[in-house]
Parts: sequence; C-alpha cells; structure tokens
Amino acid sequence: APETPWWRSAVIYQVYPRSFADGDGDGTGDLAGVRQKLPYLAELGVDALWFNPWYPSPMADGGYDVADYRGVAPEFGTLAGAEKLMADALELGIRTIVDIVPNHVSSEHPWFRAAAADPAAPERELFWFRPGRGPDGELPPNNWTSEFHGPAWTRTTDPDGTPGDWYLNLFDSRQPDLNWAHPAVRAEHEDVLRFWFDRGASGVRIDSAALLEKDPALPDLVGPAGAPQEGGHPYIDRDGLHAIYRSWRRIADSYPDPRVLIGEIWLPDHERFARYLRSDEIHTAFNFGFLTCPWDADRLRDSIEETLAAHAPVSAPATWVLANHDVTRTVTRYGREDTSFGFAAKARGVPTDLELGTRRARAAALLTLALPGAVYIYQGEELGLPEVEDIPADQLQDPMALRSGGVSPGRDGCRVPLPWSGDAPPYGFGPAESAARPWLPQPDDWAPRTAAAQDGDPDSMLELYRTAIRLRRAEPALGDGTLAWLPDAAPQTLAFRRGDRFACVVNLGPTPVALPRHDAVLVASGPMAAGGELPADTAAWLRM
Ligand code: TEU
Repeated sequence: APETPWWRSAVIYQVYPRSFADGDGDGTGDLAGVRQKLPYLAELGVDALWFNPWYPSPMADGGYDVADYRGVAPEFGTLAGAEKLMADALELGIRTIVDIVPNHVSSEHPWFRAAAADPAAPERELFWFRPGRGPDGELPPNNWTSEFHGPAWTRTTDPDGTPGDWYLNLFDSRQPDLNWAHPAVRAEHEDVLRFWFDRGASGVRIDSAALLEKDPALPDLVGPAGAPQEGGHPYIDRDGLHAIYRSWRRIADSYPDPRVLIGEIWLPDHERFARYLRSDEIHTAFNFGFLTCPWDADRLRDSIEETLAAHAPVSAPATWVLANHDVTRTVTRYGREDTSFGFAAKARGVPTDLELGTRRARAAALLTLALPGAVYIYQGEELGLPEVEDIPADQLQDPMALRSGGVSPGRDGCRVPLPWSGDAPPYGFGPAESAARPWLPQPDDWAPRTAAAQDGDPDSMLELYRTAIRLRRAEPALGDGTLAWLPDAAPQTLAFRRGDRFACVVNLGPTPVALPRHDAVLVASGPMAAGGELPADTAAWLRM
C-alpha cells in the first residue's frame, strides 16, 4: 500500500517567532532562538513547525503586514538563516510550514508605497482605491468594517495635500487589501510560493484564505459583517477563490515531495468549508468549529461528528486545534464558566479557575491527539501557559487592542514570550547575559511553568504531551483514519475506539465514571479515582 502522506497524521507545532526564544538577547524571539531549541522540539516529537510570518515587516500586526515576501525580518535573522534552520530541522525529521499572507500587504510594501504616492500610479489597480461617498467624498465607499475596529477604509492624501481616494483594509489601515482580480497579484503570489518551496518549506499556511476575492461592486453589507448576504457575501468564501487554490495546488504538486497547502478558513458552514479541501485544492484547513466549541460532551461530540462527516466525502484529514496566536489560551478558557469563546478579544477579567482549566486542557490534549487526522499545538500549550490578562495598557502591541481605544484587550495575552528556565522573568527567554526585557512582559509566577521546571516531572503538562505524542507515533491506529464511538459509554463522556486495540475516554461530567473493559491504561491526563474510575475532567487512553 502507498505510504500515507505525512500531513494526514501530523502533529504540527506553531511557532510565533517573536515569542518563542531569543537567540541574540534583544528581547525579541528569533530564528537563532528556534535553532537552539530544535532538540526540545525533537524531544517533544512534533512532525512539523508552522512559523507565523517571519518576513520584513513594520510589525503593525505581528508580521501579518508583510513588506517583502521573499525575505526574513532582520530582528528574526536572515534568509540564509531561515534556509539553514529548515534544513537542520529536517535533519531531525521536522518539516517547516511558512505562513503566506495573500489577502493584504504592508502599507510599506513597494506596491502600496507607489500606489499611495500618486493617484495616477498603475499600482492603484493592485488594491481597492475608491472615491468616498458624500459631497466631498468624506464618507467611506461602503459600510464594511475592519476585523479590528471601525471602517474597513482609510482615506489617502493627494500629493497636493488635499484629501483623496479611500483604500480598503479589512484588517489594520497598514494592511491594504490586494485586488485578486489583477493578474499581477496572482502571478506574484504564485512566485512567492515557489520561492519558499524551493528553499525547503514543506508547505504553507494560507492566512485569511477565504477573504481574497471581493465583489468589484463593493456593495454595502446588510446586518453584521459575517452574516450571509443575498446574492453571496461580497468578500467571504466567494466562488472565484477555488480557481486560485487550484492553481496553487498545481504548483504544490509539481514538487517531487509534494508541498502542502493549509487553509486558515473560518466558515461556520461545514459543507462550504469542505469545498476547499478537494484533491485539486487545499490539502487541510484549521478546524475552528472545534476550537471555539465549549467544554461540553454533547457539543464536542457534535463538533467531532460534523467535522468527520464534512471531511469524509472529500477524503481530507480533519485537523484538531485548541488554540493559536489569535485566541484565549486553553487553560484560561477552560477555567471559566463560559468555555466557548476562543477569541481573546471577547472575554477578559472573567473569574477563572486555572486549576480546573489545566485539568481540562490536559484531558483535551489526550482527546485531540487521539482523534482522526492532524493536530496543531500552539507554542506554550505544552507548558500549560495561561492567558496573560494584566499586560499594562501602555505595553499592548496588538492593533486589535490599540485601534479599539481600550474596548478590546486584543491578542497580546496569548503571545507572551515563553518561559524556558529560572525563577523570574525573563525565564531564560534570551541568553543568560542578556539585559533586554522581553517585548511583552512575563508574569512573576511562571517559575513552575518553565520548560526546565516541567522537564522530568511526570505530572507536568510537558511530560503529558511528550508521552502522548510518543504513544501516538507508536500506535498505528492513531492519526489518519476513522473512529468508532463506544456504544455503552456514559452520556457525559466522549469514548471512542481507534482500531481494535485502542480507545480514548474523556469524562466531561461532574462525577467519576467506570471505564470500559480494557487491558491497560496507556496514559491518563490525571490521577485515577478509587476503584480505577475515571474522575471528572480527565481522559485516558486504553489498550483494549
Ligand atoms: O487572522 C484572520 C482572522 O480571521 C482573524 O481576524 C480572526 O478572526 C481574529 O484574529 C480573531 O480574533 C489572520 C491571523 O491569524 C491574524 O493574526 C491576523 O491578524 C489576520 O489574519 C490578518 O493577517
């Protein structure tokens, strides 16, 4: 039988380069830092690293404002360093996924600089420049709003100093949206794909993948931004996107070791979502329905079933994601009364029981690693890091916070530099002799959460992840495939088999439950109750 492609079963670790490890001691993470931690990542057992953008950027949105798609930001390293890092990682069996940002560029990108400088510049066609409404064009061209805050339009100033046309920005004003109807935009991104594939990337994560195409009529929205619109949404999930991804797939498939396309596609409709995952389009996409699902047996079972049902007809592997750089950290979210919100923006300062959240996050780790498909781990999840909720307002960096004028705390709380060792900030984030403070402040109470403190402690989150990933690698029934729910399981549990000899049971209820007949407990997310029962908020992997 042909070998299953690696990405169908992969455990992929997300590196936010600014916050992973600081090799040169300037307070900002970098590729040298990642290089030093490759042994740590190999020991964790991950198959691939997905790097958030590492390109030259003014960092108005953490690097999702790309000024040069073919380079590496000087604060992170060099292009040669990135190539070397990808090669060194591969030596250890770890592949690299780079983050491609096709929806918008930085306002410092040469195309936009040219377009902004001159109303007659041909580069204006590469973006969405429009005259304003109202007698003096003082109103934005339509009512679309930015993902961050306020109108999705920014007014330019003409060279003579008078107010000029507006341009579209679905995110920050320093992230002008590209016009994907223009052939030069398509050609450029196809070339960028080849650029990174040629330099050793095994795949790309496609940022905001469902937003690229816009209705050129730019009609007003009726109701909230995400609501379905009569005649189709003017910028979400438009039919023309599929042709773009089909051409990207041809490029990915043209390599002897085919490269992988991973979509960031936030679509609540599973059927619409699955349309991207055809054998001639995107390989896999993040499962945001699962990410936003509350800690509830019925809701999670529904989410898992809907996910598997949507993926089966297109033969794509499901993915399981608990967190990323945009959402509240898992142990914090699961420690709250309302466990459903994944968005950092939407809940903060809410009473949180971190012990409870950690217990659930441990169980969720075993759940996700046992489900059919690929799993994403966001850096720090394996350390059980909580959301940092008390970053002083004057140190916040995220445009979501800055643009909202204090309304939203933004996403910085899940992007705080990792603690590696020691008992006080900077916890070994940079070299020992480094004096520079990390770019976001770390909490004072993270000493027990450092990688060094957890290393070798069998009860730690880190050792749980290491054990589970090692068992997963050794267990042929895990990864790609299907599951079978155990017929007699208590309703408060998620209990399923993978193959004949493996089962996973998660207890989401308030009381202990009996385990099904089994030969051995391979790993459990916490201590067992008396008589071998599975306690509340605990998961176990069983040898059947
Ligand atoms: O996010 C796209 C996206 O849909 C987000 O706006 C998401 O809805 C929001 O962050 C939830 O709070 C991607 C990146 O992951 C994000 O970091 C970038 O800011 C954004 O694209 C723009 O590039």
